[in-house]
Amino acid sequence: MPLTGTGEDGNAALLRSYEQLLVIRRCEERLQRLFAEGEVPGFIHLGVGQEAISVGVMSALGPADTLASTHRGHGHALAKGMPLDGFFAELLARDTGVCRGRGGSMHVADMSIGMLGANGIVGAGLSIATGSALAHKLRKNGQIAVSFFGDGALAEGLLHECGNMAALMKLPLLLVCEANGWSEFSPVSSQIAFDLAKWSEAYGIAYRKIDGNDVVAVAEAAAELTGLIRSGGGPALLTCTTDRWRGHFEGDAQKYRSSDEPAPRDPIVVAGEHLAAAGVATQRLTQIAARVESEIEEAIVAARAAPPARFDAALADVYTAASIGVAI
Ligand SMILES: Cc1ncc(C[n+]2csc(CCOP(=O)(O)OP(=O)(O)O)c2C)c(N)n1
Ligand SMILES: [Mg+2]
Repeated sequence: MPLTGTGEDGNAALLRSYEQLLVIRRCEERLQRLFAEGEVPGFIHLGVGQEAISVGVMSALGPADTLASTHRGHGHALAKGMPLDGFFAELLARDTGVCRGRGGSMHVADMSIGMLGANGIVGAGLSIATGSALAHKLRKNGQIAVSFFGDGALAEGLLHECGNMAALMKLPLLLVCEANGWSEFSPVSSQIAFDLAKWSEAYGIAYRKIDGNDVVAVAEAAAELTGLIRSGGGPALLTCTTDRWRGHFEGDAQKYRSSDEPAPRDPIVVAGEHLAAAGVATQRLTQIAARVESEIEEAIVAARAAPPARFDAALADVYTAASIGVAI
């Protein structure tokens, strides 16, 4: 759905997107602090600066559409509708988390909203989403599957296997490349020998490349491509150029980065400029920001008060209770 309109009501969709951008940014900024203070077990990878991709793509999806995420998946989960309480409880390893605290940042998933999971295996989401797209096609349910993947995943064989299968079987699959220019600690330019536009052409996959820091541009391209996919056109690929503001993971000293990189465009500022141009008052945005911050703090308070993840429930949802002989 295009995000732009006129006046406050006409801009309802863009205002919702602005709010989602803020939710993701503020959640990750809070996670950064919680992690530094030792409250988040495991590893976290923040997508600060890349939020417009999650929000723009999700504006073209319905609740029953599915997505497979990456190791940098907080934005995907939140934009697909993961509740803040379940999200923070999961990240803080609480029994009330969306995966009962057993998944954490890199395995956060919620089947009830079609979020098939973050994933620490680069490129794995491609095959999960391809399988989901095949299920949608066989069930003839009109739904589509989305795979988010980084530009580092272009070096993975799975991209080629899944692209081939999806094109051959005309699967309802949207491939979304989050092109931040980095694969861990190496520039992607030093790793990839091919051009994604030409790759897509070779497979007969519709292709667009846009500014992934502009939520309006992402939403428009996602609307166009999901329209093609839903009308039976087979898979499509959207490359969203963006910037990774922080290290590969929290704690990464980033000695490999140069201090004279150009300043990235902030997706929240860009969305704010769209709203200002459409006549939405700054005061409205300030109110949204205040609400978002208090909702996040409430979710953190609830997560801290919740019981920890239970070791005796570690096998729940893996085996049936009967097969392992315990009540879970
Ligand atoms: C199959 C596999 N190979 C290598 C790794 C190590 N690894 C973790 S993240 C990463 C790079 C990811 O880059 P990209 O896909 O562009 O995502 P970004 O971190 O830039 O968001 C690599 C190589 C891995 N997790 N899985
Ligand atoms: Mg990358």
